[in-house]
Amino acid sequence: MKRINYFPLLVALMFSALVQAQDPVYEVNLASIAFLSIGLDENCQAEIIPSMVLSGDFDVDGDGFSPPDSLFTIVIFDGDQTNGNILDGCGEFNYNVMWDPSVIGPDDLDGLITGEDDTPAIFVVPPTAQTGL
Ligand SMILES: [Ca+2]
Ligand SMILES: [Ca+2]
Repeated sequence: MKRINYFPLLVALMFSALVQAQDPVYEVNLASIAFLSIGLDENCQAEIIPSMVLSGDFDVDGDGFSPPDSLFTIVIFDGDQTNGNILDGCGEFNYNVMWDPSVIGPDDLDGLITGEDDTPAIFVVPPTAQTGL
């Protein structure tokens, strides 16, 4: 009776599992965009995501993994700071971007963001008085 040697298969499976178990590396080299203008929606708000306020390399180590937006925290110092990355209202506001400790890079970054009303102006023309003919 011939015995089957499963050892090479076992080693291959263990190596495969080891490779798959590696966590992606999130090494970044980013800078904040110092001055940024954003058009607001009809509610005078805009959602700000990391790629809007940060520039640079999101994958310095080149492993193909960039940190997801969920690892970044954006705070806009506008009238309502409780909603984090939502820009509320027209005007200039400072913002700060922080990230999870799993992201390797510079310390937190900040800049200035300007909310602008991009909705077209609505001109209301009062009805003219009808003149008798
Ligand atoms: Ca990476
Ligand atoms: Ca806000």
